[in-house]
Amino acid sequence: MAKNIVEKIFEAHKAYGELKTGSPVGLRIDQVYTQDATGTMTWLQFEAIGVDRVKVPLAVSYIDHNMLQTDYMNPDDHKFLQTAAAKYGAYFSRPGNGICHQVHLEQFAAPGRVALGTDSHTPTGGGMGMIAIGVGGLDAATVMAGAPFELAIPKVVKINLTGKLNRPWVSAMDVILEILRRLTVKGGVGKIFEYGGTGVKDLNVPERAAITNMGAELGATTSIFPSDGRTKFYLKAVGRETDWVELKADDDAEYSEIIDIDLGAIEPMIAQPHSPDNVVTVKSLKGTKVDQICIGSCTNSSYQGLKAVATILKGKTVSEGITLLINPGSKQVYEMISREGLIADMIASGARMLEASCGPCIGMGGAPGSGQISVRSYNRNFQGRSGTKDAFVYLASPVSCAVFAIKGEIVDSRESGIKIGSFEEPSKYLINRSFIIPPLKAASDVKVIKGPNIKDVPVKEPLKDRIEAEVLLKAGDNITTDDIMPAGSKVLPFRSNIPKISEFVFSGIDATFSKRAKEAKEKGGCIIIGGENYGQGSSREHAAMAPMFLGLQAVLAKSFARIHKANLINFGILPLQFKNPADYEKAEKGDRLVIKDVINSLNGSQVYNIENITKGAAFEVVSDLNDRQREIILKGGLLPYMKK
Ligand code: MIC
Ligand code: SF4
Repeated sequence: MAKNIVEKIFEAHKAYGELKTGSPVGLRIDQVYTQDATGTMTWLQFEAIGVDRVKVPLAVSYIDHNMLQTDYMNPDDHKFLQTAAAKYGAYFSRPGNGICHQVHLEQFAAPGRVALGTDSHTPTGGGMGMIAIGVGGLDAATVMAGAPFELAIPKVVKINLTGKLNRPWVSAMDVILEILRRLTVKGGVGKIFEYGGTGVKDLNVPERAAITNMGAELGATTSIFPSDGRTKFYLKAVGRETDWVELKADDDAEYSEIIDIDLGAIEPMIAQPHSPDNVVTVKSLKGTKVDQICIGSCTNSSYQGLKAVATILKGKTVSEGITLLINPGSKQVYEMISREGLIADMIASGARMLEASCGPCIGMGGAPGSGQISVRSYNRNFQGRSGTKDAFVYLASPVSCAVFAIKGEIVDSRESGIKIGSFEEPSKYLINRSFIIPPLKAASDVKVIKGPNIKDVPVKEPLKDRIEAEVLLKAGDNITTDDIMPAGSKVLPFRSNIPKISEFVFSGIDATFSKRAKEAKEKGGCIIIGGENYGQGSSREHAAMAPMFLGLQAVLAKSFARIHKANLINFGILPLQFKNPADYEKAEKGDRLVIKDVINSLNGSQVYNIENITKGAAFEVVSDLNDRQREIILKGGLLPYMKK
């Protein structure tokens, strides 16, 4: 039978189950990587599972998020992660080496493999022809401890590319922005996007990776490109030609849907505040004044993106009203553009060079001023994520960003009068692996060092048969994990300390949430109500773990984002969907809800009756958990389940 690329890779990695849309399948995983903000919990959980060494062929621990060392907490986390990697058998990417996804693409990503990463932008590896999936830390820990990764098989949608990009004005970022415009942030839930068509060969690996990276914003499980001559060219240029294998879909391969995109018809695009799918053409916003520009992040900080930026900035000065910040994606890229003199051009133009880390993308410095407009070549512009609640963040390509930085306002690069040098993909990249420490062969005597901010992983009690809890918050559609568990310089350092970080749950929406949750915990705990796509965005399991610590029993929503739903289950919280979406109106903040017979409902029909005892109303909600997930919820989460 003819197969698409996704089916071929899944088939080669299947440990159990049936490869049928919707059915749970266990996959053998080739690579797992963590980053520091989610990694400390992942490695603590790995330790709690009690296995001596990682059981996957490759594990890498990156440091890239918590790089603002305003006190001892972040460097203590770095030391913990370095010693844990040494003890348990993972590569360690030192602080300064770069953003996990960019470094992984350069150093480890390989076609045909399956990788998990504790970060939602792990699909970057899809640009290399790899199935790369973002997961919560506990899922990664269990896989590193030897378990297969269980996934309900998503639908496979083909994105059929034709034509050629109108370079240098239009880039891969404009392609994914156009896809987001068409499909929205919910458009990819339950789907994998497989790219194909004659247009694929127009894109090189870093361009493909920018597209698969930001495919995360569609809510997709992942996105993938074929592995072809261009993949081989890139792998050879980064010194890893032996990792190449060809990967293509069979001629008659089937897809659940086909979406056509003509690359030649795409023009410079921009996402407006406060959602990556709020996309319009750059020219429609002509003349909008800008205060800040940020270029970099895991989406757009490849050599090629930054080279284009340097050619635009060369010999010019950043407009008077603008601050330009640049965070290159990896040390290798940083070193390469430095040696070629491109950094000199950036500095001369007035750009403020940051280290190779996430930086302003996650509010670790570089926040815009009050009410200011910031345009970024990043992937998320959720309100407040920049660190400034009333800022207006837009997303655009590195080329557009650099042009705006010079002009001081939004202008279509094609009409800006600025020349951009032509780009030829390098046949040899600078290679420097000095900041990647390989795992030790035997490590039993390594001592894992934990600073005082690193606290034990909290564990929930087994599921109760009767839940009576207060609705502490009622939210609308597309609530993000940044809303649930904010990041930024004040909160991120507490990622290793759940009691402390729980004080910030929902703090951007309701500053009293954590205090009220603690009071409600004494009286049975709390419930949250959400609309569509609840929990979109990051993979941070803290958005489940910290509310669990505060007594959250269940989330009632119209629909859930994939990773967050998995995280809720992993921490023993019931993800329940309104049977009739109109019942969303039948409960409000402050109401007390009762769910009786929870265990029977979970083990049986998975239909639960909710009584709103405050309003005297009743309605039904449902869950769609498979056998393993029901067991996990019954035990109070994946950690107690693993220890059964
Ligand atoms: C993000 O871009 O939101 C993050 C910060 O990289 C997160 C991970 C985290 O919260 O640590 C993600 O994308 O998963
Ligand atoms: Fe880092 Fe931003 Fe990429 Fe997340 S999206 S990994 S914060 S650069």
